[in-house]
Amino acid sequence: MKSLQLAISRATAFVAFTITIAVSASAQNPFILDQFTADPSARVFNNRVYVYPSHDIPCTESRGRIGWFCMEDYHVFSSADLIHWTDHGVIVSQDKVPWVNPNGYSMWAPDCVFKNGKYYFYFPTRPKDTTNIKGFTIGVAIADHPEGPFTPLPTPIEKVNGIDPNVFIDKDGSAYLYWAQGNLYVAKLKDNMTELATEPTIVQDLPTKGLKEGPYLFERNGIYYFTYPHVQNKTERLEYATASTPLGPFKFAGVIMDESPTGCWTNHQSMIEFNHQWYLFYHHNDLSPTFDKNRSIRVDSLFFNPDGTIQKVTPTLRGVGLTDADTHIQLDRYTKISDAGAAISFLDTLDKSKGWQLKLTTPQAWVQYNSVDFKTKQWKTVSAMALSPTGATLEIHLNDVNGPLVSQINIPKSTTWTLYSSKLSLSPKNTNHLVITIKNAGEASIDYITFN
Ligand code: FUB
Repeated sequence: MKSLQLAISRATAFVAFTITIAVSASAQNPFILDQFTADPSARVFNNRVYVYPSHDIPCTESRGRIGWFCMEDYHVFSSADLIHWTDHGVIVSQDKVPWVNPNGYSMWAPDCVFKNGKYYFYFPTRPKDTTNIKGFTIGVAIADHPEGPFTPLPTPIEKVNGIDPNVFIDKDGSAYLYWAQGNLYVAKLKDNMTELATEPTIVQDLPTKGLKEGPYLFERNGIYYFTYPHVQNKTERLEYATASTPLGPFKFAGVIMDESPTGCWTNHQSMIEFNHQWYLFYHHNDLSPTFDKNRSIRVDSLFFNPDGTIQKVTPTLRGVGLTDADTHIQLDRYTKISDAGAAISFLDTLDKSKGWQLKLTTPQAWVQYNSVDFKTKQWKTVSAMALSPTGATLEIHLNDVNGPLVSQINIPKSTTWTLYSSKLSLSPKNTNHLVITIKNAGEASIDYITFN
């Protein structure tokens, strides 16, 4: 999988941030490949999805603490279709906020909301002055547009000690700030969105054993869903509790996502409804499998049962949305894969942002890639960026391994990546699921396929 970087413009904001806009062509998980991202807070503003994540960077001897989280700034990303993402560049940075410790590298999970014509960006970090605050506190930066420029306030919010701010605005306009500090806390915000209107209280009736953090509250059909990562066993899983008010009392309601089978210790969630579909944003350490403090954000569809309970989400590589047939169809972000003879690995272990490759090694091996959009065009050829040390013939079928044959692609014996093309025996129409397999003996590695 490759991302297309396109520098479009630069601007200088009041606080002198460099804003670079880049377009990523990734439609699958993780959906940002050119940098580490975590703790995604997704919001719908002006019919576009904006994601405000943390920005993990590798620590060094002089930057942060080796073996721990290291975060110095925030980017914001947006998309009109959840497939094509724009990086609007840095919006807030630790060395540009007057009260922030410029060597803290602790710009953890943020949030952003719209109220009274302004966008309020909430971020936790370590202050310069630690007289009254031990650890983290929470600051606010304000903008006229969701992508900034954001102007940070000169001081953090008073009486808030903790991480992972989340702001919920109810139908009556009341705003609530939630955060984590061992327990999960809530306080009402004043109309100015920058000061507490009530004393902080602990959100009650949640599991008491095991770390809880990352609160995110949303409302649907009169039910207030309070979601949070919780270490029930070894690592964080996503849970939720429900109530009939934003302040509770909450009742534990279930697990949204199980803990990661590969051991990524943190997870962090947000939920939005966009174009009549609900989505869950979360993170995993896809681009850094051996170090789980360098994470990557993902999105999958979220479904509710008729009684309002949330269906558990199984994380996917395929992600959401349709993939256009004439773009790079990244088979390594498959929907399903055979038990044997199919493996995924990085294209370049020294530059993981180049993404992954699929290797098929036995004739029975296959991968299925769902929801490819062929529209109503007459397609003539399919091409595969592939290499085969033995020589091999790939087959592309619709729906399953025995489904209608779309094409056979001959991959000659070679050790260099080459784009091989072949005529189609049928031209698919509209949305189809593709299954790719090897016809006879031999093995092949595939970066992507694409139709013409
Ligand atoms: O990203 C740093 C911390 O890890 C966040 O604040 C937590 O929610 C966890 O994801």
